Amino acid sequence: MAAEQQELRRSISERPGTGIVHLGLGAFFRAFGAVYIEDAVRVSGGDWGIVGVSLQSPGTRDRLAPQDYVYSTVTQGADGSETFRRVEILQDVLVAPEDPEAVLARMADPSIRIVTLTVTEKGYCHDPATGTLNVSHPDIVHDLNNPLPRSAPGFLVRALQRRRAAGHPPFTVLTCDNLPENGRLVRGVVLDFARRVDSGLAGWIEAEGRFPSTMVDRITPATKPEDIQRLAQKTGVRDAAPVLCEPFRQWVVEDDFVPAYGAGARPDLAAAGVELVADVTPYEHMKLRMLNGTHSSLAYLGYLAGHETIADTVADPVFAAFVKMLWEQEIIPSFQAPDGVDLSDYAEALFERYSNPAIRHRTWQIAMDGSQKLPQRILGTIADNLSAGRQSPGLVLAVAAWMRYVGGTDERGQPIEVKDPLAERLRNLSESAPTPDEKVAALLSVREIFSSGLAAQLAVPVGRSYELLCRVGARRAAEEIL
Ligand code: CS2
Repeated sequence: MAAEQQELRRSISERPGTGIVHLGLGAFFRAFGAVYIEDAVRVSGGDWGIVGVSLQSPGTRDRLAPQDYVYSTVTQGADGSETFRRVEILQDVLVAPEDPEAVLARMADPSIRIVTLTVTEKGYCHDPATGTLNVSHPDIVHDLNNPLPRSAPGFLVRALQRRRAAGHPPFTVLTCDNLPENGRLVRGVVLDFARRVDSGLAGWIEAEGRFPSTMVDRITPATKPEDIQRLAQKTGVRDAAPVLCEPFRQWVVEDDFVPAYGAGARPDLAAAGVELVADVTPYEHMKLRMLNGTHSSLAYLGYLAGHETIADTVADPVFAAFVKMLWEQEIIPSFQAPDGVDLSDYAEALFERYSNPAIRHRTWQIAMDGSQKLPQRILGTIADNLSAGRQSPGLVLAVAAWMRYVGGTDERGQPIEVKDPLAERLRNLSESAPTPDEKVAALLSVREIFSSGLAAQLAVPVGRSYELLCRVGARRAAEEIL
């Protein structure tokens, strides 16, 4: 009953000072990085309160501000249990398009020692096939010519520029997005941008700045309005911005923070269960290829086959066998496991996580932004297999399913709401090509996604899979590959 519901409030009156600005305040960071950082502060203290920044819309701020930026995470177990946790580490939320100056001022403040990011793949304004800054991106064109930015790279560089001018050390840039060697990628994008602004600034960032790579993992499906209602009724406390998540979480971080801050360069992440390592690459490969690669494969095939969520998709024995085949035969052979990790155990654990019926992670949600995701999730694996003389029929089918998906019509002739920065172009390419083979060739010609070498090697196998998909549908096609 609404009348009996209480307001969500801070339980601790003493707050830590602010040490982190986070760009891109979506559900994932609130269920993940914020929780780890709060745990680290609980164990070891430190002024690591977080100021969140929404780069696009005010929705999250508008929901969080009336509850003093406190929110709950709801961990959903496979047995139907729900564990609630109140997260109080967020101190403020700024909305960049409303007041970019306020965001820059915070980022330039010397109390801020880390800027974390979850801006999604497309937020780096890079070319996914090469990992370099896309200088014709409209936001980058804008940001190179204006002191008040719109894009994540723009905010990073302009804030670093202010810090240098004021004589403060840079902040550590800690990216938490699912990109390969994400720290090196954001460093490259930032340096490229900075060089176009001021070569002295670029040299300073290169020498003094730090961009550790990270591997992040926690499945966090989008919260729906009915979840908010249901949880309020269940707990008697109204939270306008709860985040749902699975029990599992893993954060692996390269221990390389701005040295000028000494021991104050980062929270005590190890105390919160973060694995601090010298090189995160093997963990990133494992996670991007084994989790995100199969997530995307299941998202396109599952969506086409009429499945709403990943759990529904793997409850279908065909797709359960298909994803296990992907792991065993195509993905695990493609890379070196991190020391001490058994990849078959990892795959088994992933299957359990996908099967969690409480996690309603929509195939449509994961299918979003495929043009930005395919290279690191699927194409790298296919390319490595090709160089080793191995075929990847399952992953090739997933690429064909992505092509079918971005064509915009599902197997029952219903329109698909394709969300992708290249959506219009992809659809036009698909629609204007008359035959299935020509559609495949047209989509393979998108150089932001497929290098010319890989496109040439994929033309025949993807063409065959695409034809199979159109003829028998996603489920039967997956069955035939098996
Ligand atoms: C998913 C990821 O939406 C997607 O594309 O594959 O967000 C996935 O849930 C996370 O990376 C899990 O750590």
